[in-house]
Amino acid sequence: MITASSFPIAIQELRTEDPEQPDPSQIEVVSVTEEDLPKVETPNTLNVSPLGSCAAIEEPEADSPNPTEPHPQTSRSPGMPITKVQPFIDGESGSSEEDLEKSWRTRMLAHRTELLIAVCLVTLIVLTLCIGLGVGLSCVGRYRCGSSSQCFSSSARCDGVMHCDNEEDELGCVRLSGRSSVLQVQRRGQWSTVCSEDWNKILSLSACKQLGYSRFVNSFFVSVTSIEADLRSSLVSLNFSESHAIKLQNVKSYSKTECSSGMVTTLKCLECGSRPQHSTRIVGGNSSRPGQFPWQVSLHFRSEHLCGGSIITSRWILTAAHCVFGFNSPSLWTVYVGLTEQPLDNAQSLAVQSIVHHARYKDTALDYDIALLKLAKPLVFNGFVEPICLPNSGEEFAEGSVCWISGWGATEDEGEASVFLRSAKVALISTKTCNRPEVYRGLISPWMICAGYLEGGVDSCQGDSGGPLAFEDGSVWKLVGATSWGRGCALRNKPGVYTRITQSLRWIHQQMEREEAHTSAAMTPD
Ligand code: 4AZ
Repeated sequence: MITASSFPIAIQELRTEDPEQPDPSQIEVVSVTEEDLPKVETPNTLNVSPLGSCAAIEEPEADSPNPTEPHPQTSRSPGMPITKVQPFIDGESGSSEEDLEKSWRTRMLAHRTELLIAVCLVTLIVLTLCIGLGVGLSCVGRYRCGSSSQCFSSSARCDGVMHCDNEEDELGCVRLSGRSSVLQVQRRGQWSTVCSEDWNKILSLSACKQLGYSRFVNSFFVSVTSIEADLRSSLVSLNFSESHAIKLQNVKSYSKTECSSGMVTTLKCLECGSRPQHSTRIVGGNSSRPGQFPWQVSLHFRSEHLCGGSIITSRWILTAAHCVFGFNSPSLWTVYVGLTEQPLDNAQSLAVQSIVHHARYKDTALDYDIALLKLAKPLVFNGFVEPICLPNSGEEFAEGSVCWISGWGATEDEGEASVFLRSAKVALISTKTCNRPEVYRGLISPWMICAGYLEGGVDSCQGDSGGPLAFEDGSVWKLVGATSWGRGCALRNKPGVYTRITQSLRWIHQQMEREEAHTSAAMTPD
């Protein structure tokens, strides 16, 4: 039968006289599409070649005496109708059966290879999609290393085994929590409060080093009943008698307990948040007096004030990631401390050793706007230069709490930077209010905190970025935020937005701990 097509094809029908004709359903049809066929010169005649059955053109058995001869058992009996479709091939009309078989087999092989490649490609795409989806899904409710796609079960955090490339899963395993700075240790993903039993100075120093400090100030005990309920839910007692510092989560004797002493451990690693040189006699005006904000620093980029920052230890300045992003070469920066007036006559200046910003900060977004500058030399605190305290984990600063902002930023939107350090009182605004449609319509993330006034008028502005949003908690000043962004300055319904320090604590301590470990290692004789 000849099947018409725009492409000339020869249809060969072999009919023999065999009475044992097969069932028509057994007739084998090999169809080749137009695309499969080579472009050929087409003679006007049909090429009827004396081909055997389809079975006969299949791979001959190895022990066949003559591979070109049809297999006796599979050779088509006379009279059996076989429809074979094959293209004409130029010059083939006179070719032998063997040549035709060879050409047919080659084409079939090519066809199968193409099919195989297509199947492989589809499988690969499906697999890639599945793996991608799997990785994405597997990160849900799991711990993700920095901004990478590496993620694993939360119980692998602080388990003594490094999972993240930058070891971050074994950093930040200690924190100070609640109103009383209660010490907590994380082990295999669970935070527990440390009982007073067997507590000693080596453990205190170990804990402070894990927080990134080089020493500890003091440690005392408070009653379990006096601490916040959530800090009481898991208690642990550590027993450690070695003379060297160790990571608390790796202490061998780590046992869940009820705290037989009824007391838990609190810790202080740094004297901070005081203003020994500030005279409270001067009130009013918004230029600041020397010593009023002794943690305030001016970050100079190529000899010009660009951003503010806060001293958090003798070696670390906290600022906004957007101040240093893309300019993180330490030599471009100088840190000025203990000053109120710019330009800087006799102000103390310090070189920067290293700069690190949050790995998830992107210059196209507003989140994770935090960075740390490590000073090349430690600061000497003198009343005009002092560190501000970091808040404790879980510490809440209530809506309406009055905080202070300070800096050399512009005194009007897009105005000039100020010569004098200025400061203002701003009230904390809840995220719910700040996310209202007329305010920042959902832009405020857990890493941000709003402060200012919805009626406008008082605000931070260009050049204040990175500087402190500070709260006086009793006699101690705590860093609540770092100036980050806002729509314009002091506009109605557009308060200032600050990086939320309580949210950033783990990141801050991880960076300091990593450095502290290196510094200690460098100082330890072999
Ligand atoms: C800035 O560009 C900036 N009004 C800082 C704070 C605010 C706006 C801009 C908040 O440094």
